[in-house]
Amino acid sequence: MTSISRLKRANVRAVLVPLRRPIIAAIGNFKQWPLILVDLEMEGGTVGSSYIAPYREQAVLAIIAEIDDIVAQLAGRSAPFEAFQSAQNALNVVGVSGVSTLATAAVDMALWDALAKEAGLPLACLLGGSIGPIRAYNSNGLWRHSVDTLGVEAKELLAEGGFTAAKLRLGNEHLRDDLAAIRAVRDAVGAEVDIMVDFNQALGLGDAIRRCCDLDNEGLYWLEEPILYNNVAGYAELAKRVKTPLQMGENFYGERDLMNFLNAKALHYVMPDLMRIGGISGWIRTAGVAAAAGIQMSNHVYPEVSAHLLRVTPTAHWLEWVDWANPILADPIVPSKGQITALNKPGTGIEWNEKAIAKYGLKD
Ligand code: SMN
Ligand code: MG
Repeated sequence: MTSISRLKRANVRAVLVPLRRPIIAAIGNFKQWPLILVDLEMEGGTVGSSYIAPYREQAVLAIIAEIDDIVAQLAGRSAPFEAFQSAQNALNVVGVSGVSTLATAAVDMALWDALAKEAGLPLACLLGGSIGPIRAYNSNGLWRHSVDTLGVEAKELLAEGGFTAAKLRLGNEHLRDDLAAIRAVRDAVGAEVDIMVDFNQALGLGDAIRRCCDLDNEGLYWLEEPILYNNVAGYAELAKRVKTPLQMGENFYGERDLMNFLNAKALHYVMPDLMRIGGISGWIRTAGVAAAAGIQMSNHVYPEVSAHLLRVTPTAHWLEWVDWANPILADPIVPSKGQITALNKPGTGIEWNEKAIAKYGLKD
């Protein structure tokens, strides 16, 4: 019997990369994007790699410390599913919905990358699927900047990879500003293009009921996170009142968050974020819950790994395309015909551009 090699040590680095289109959203404005890069060296010499993007540069050191803690506990282990379970068991005493899960996810994704590399298979194939295209929407822009620039940008975003869908950020103070943004994009792209909208939790429940009902006839594909992400009862109330499907999940920490929303009939679509859902192990569990409920599942950012996972997600829906990690990737994915295809090489396809890492590296 062969065995997979065991975790020896980690090399964890951080970079701050420029964003081509700075993020302007209700959750914050970001000109640069911090990334934590994890390389796990296995005893056999394989290196498993992953990155997470924790939004806040100031949080990087705390997360790296937690990654180091997890790696120290897991040294000598190899199986990602077991490693995930034991990290979660150890860390629930310091909180699950937070830094401990982000750090666990980073280690989990690198361990799966190592396993797939040792098997000589792309992650999608290791998991029993195949490499192939996933329908994608371009999420690289349409932030809350001047409405005069939205139409031109929408056209640029579609042209960047033959996309037929894009996401617009809303949650302005007044309905009239959200409507002006939607109409600027719709006028520019025409009736056939799918427009998803994201409120980034900007609204209170009463205002959300009013706003979402007012936008119900705009032909929007989904309404994402109108209110605070953990207000299950609030989402249930909204879900009863709106026709346009509610999208949720980038702030779910594990499959039980989805279960709680399903039990409350509080969402229509789900879009886990690999960093918060618990990496690949967390995604697999969540995909099972979504499949049982028949809830269509997209990803939140991390397109490189999500493009593998959506191929083995029974209710796979849209891939959210962002190119924010491209500056430090050796072989970035190139969108084509509005679709994203995971890289067809062993592992997840995450490989570094070392020259760029030296340029953007964060020194501690
Ligand atoms: C988003 C993602 C990353 C940063 C800001 C906003 C947004 C999305 O919620 O869903 O793409
Ligand atoms: Mg969102």
